[in-house]
Parts: sequence; structure tokens; C-alpha cells
Amino acid sequence: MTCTGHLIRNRWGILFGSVLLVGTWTACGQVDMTAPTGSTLQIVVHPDWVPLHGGRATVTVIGYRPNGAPLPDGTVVTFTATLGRVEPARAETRDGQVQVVFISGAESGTAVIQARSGPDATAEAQILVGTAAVGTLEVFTEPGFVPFGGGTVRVIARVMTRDGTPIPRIPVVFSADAGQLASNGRPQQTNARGEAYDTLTTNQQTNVTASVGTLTATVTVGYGIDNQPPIPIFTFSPLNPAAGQRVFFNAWSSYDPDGFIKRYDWDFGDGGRASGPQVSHTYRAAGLYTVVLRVTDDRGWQRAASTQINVTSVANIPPVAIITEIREQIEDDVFCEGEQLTFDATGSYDPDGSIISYRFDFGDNSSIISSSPVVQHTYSGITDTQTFFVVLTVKDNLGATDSDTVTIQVQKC
Ligand SMILES: [Ca+2]
Ligand SMILES: [Ca+2]
Repeated sequence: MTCTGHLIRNRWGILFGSVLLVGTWTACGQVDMTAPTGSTLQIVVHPDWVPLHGGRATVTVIGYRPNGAPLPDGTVVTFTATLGRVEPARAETRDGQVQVVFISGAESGTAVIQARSGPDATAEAQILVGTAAVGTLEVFTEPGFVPFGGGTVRVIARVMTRDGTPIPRIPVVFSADAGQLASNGRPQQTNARGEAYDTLTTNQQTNVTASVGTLTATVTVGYGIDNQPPIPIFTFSPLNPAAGQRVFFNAWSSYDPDGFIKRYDWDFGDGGRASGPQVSHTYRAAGLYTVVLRVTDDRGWQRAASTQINVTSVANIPPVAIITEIREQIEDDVFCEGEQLTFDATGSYDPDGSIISYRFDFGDNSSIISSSPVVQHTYSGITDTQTFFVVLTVKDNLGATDSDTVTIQVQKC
């Protein structure tokens, strides 16, 4: 454990030599330096989801004193997490900030990470862990059929976040209405590609289902016919509907690689069902529902995919994202390579709620998600003058989002 005394020794040790070592020991015995009353903390966690069993995210805390100045070096910030752990759980500020690591454990869910320093400075951020981050589930087999007399096919399930990023280390359970699966009911973990595998041996047409929590996906394995199953794809709008609001579902992107789709069947997860490529449904109560689309091709083969839809209790007006301004350290209107730039989105607002996160994509393959509208970024590796598109995406307390884009020119100064 370091203590504030070390800093003093490093700075003044050359001048005072051994005299200061006495002071160092004394300082170590004193109480931790923490943020004074009225200080504020801002917390940033990136990325906003991690897989189970050792998934890591960077947690950065920036602290300000009541007068707006950064917290002094050596201010102690402590961390807690409702799931997983933060390492180290106690860290000292340097240049006004602290960086620690969130590490997931064996439990899925939404982890709330809290940072605290002094009597009243706290900040919280959320991160999705394991199956809580799962948005969509697909299943298919290679090949899509067994020959007359029976045979074996490989079963592949693919698990992704809502924006299509594969999720590793998710347990997938496979089941079949005929034949024998190699997994025999044991969960199979997804790999780095978000894929889990099984093997089906059967001598008849068989439906194979993959499950992750409440999400399921099903595919038909044919018998003696060389047919490819159809591919279910659908979208819905609005993305974050309220109870009582009509939701429109569209499956026109679905297709059959070697035929055509004959039927579209929907299960909305609340007992409601419908048929057809374009349907609508109204949820009566708020909640997280699993929507399943099953498509049937011209040979009667089926394949189903599902996704989760979050229905809120009240109608939600989306937030408005505004990048208010970009400030530089030296106010000369030239953004320089290596210069710390401050991006300010304090002009953003939510007409009927509050903004809970600000995501900045800086256009140089880096991004951060922050609970605060003000973040810093430094562009590096610029040779001449380069243009970047900076995208701000704000999310409100009910999950609706909005984006704003600015163009920024950065030059070598
Ligand atoms: Ca087909
Ligand atoms: Ca809102």
C-alpha cells in the first residue's frame, strides 16, 4: 500500500535527504486523504458489457473539488461492485483521476459499480455481465440434413449483443425432439466467435433448439432431402416501446437460400401471436419479453430466432444529443496532435427523463462511455492534418438514444 508520504519524499528527498524519511513514516501512519465535502466524482466504464469468468472493463474516475479544481494527487477512492469485483478496490488519484479494472465472476446480471471518496463524493455506473448482455440467438446446422438411413450434423449456436457483437463464455443448452445430441443436456460454452457447438445423430427429420436464459432458437434438420432451412431476420419499431404503444414488426429481410418462405409465425412472449411478414402488437404491461419469429420454407422446413424487447411503463420521448463545444488547453482554435481536448455535451437533454450515459466515438477507433457529459481525448499519430467525425450518442433512463456528429480537424503543431 502506498501512502501520501511517498510523494513528499520523491519531490523533496533530494533537498532534505534523510530528514524527510522521518516525515514519510509519520505520514504513513495518518488517516487516508479523501475528497473534501462538496467534491464530485465522475465515472466511466468501458466497454459497457463483459463476458463471465474474468471479463474485464476499465473503470476511470475523475474527481473535482468544490471549487472545480481536480482532486489532489494521493486522494483515496474506494470501489464496490454488486457483481464481480473491482481491482484494486482502493486506489489513489494521479492527475485528478483513478483507473481500476472491473472483473466479472460466475454470475450474470447488471453490475452496479460505485466509487466513493470522503463524506459525500460518489458516482455509479452499470455494466452488463454474461447472459444479461445477450440480445440475439441464432442456431443452424452443417449440413442442413442427414441422408436416408440417418447420419450426423454439426449444430452451431451464435450468441450476440443487441448490436451484433459476439459474446464468449455464455452457456448454451441444446435440445432435440428426436435423435441424440452429444452434449446430452450439458451446457456448452460459446467461444471468442460467440459460437457454441453440438453434434446431432438422427435418422428422421428433427428440430434442434438452442437456449440461453429465456431466448431460444430452433432449426429443422431434414431427412433424406437436400434442402436448406429458411433464415429468419426481423426488426421492430420503436426499439423501446411503452405499454399500450403499438409495436411494428417487419420480417421482409428473411429469406430461404434455395426456395422461398411460405409462412411467418410470431410469438410476442406475452401470449400474443400473429402470422405474416409484417405484423404489429401492443404490450399491455411493462417488462422484458422474448419475441420469437418462426419461418417455414416451401418444403415445410422451419427455423426460428428470438430477441428481447424491453417494454417500459410510460411512453418515452427520446433524448436529444448535442455536442456543445470542444475546448483545448491553449485557446488558439487549432486542435493539435497530442493536445488534451475537452468534449462538452452538457447541452444534451431528455425532455421527460434524464440522460444516463454519454458515448463518444472519436473517429480514431477509440470511444468511451461516460456518466458525465464532459470527457477528454487526445489524438495521436497525426502526420499532417486529419479530419475526424466525432459521434456522441446519449442514452436516457428508459434506454432511448440519440446521436450528434461534429467534424474536427487535428493537425501536427
Ligand atoms: Ca429451403
Ligand atoms: Ca426520455
